[in-house]
Amino acid sequence: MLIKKPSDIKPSEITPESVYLQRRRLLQNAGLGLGAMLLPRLGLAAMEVDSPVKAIRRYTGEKPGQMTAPDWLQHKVAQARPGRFGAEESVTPWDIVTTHNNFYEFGTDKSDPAENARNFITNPWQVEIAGHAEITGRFNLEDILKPHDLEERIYRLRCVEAWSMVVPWVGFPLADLIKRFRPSSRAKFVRFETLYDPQQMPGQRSRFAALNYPYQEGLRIDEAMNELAFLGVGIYGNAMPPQNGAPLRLVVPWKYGFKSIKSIVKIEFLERRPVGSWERSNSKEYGFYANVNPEVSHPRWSQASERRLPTSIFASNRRSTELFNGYQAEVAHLYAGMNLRNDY
Ligand SMILES: Nc1nc2c(c(=O)[nH]1)N[C@H]1C(S)=C(S)[C@@H](COP(=O)(O)O)O[C@H]1N2
Ligand SMILES: [Mo]
Repeated sequence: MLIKKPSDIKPSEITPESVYLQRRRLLQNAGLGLGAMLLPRLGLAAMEVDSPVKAIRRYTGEKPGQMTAPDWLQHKVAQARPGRFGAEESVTPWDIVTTHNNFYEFGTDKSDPAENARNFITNPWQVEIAGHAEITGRFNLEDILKPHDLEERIYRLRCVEAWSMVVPWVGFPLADLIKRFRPSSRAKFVRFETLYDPQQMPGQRSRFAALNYPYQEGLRIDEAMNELAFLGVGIYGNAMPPQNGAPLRLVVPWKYGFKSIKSIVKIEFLERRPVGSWERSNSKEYGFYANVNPEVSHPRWSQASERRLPTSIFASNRRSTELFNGYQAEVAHLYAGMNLRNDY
């Protein structure tokens, strides 16, 4: 089933009602609203008075940990308008997006984060802005988010492990946040850091941890200012579940998933290029750029194709991987003149 691309929606159509209708289409696409599709017209009309948040809860039940999001945030997320970017593909079902996760702080199995992040405390939350910028300091999440209207963007997420999903994120452009803090001309890179809290994050207590914590990632400032770079605070019209990186995470859809750092507590403007956690663990396998590229293999496997979730024993759902994950039009110019084989 195809979703109407948000970019196909005329501004005049962007009313609260169309937001609801789009949500309902999303729910239907995800198979969560299967019952709703079978309902007679009357039933459907009655449904539309539900807020998206309520609608999600109605079909999925209360999800563990989601109540850790404060009401103001649930509300703000529910008000999101359809954004500029859509995907001509079905979105990956909620149940997959929230149970097949990489969040090593909560364990290395795909099912660990959903289980172990259940009671992750993300309220209150603060974010520190540091480095070469006019305005720096520690801010409450509410103040970080206050000036930003939220939008919904449907992006492909391509993990370096060669699986992929399509996720309806709710958030706002990273560029809009960066501009507020007025980085100076010395700010050539942006570094992001995840919460360090071994009490809450069992993966950080492990003596065999694959990564050094806190998890960190970075972007070149022009990459960070690209219109596609997004700060996510929700999925599927609901506040971000803990396992997906509540309350605030990066989403950079043209790069491998590990660049999309979760549960951000610090954003720093730097003159020198930062080293990401995965790059630090093995720079041969995980580069700084990490642009999705079918022609540059991971040393241990090909990146030419990917498995689009959900897969089953009957359908591996394999498809060709696209350069920049299919976002060439938006980002290819950032890498003009670079050798993508060396700068992987
Ligand atoms: N802090 C932190 N952020 C992280 C990770 C992690 O282990 N820790 N995993 C990354 C990887 S490898 C991927 S593929 C995506 C997965 O996001 P999802 O679980 O929401 O699909 O998160 C990224 N962000
Ligand atoms: Mo990943």
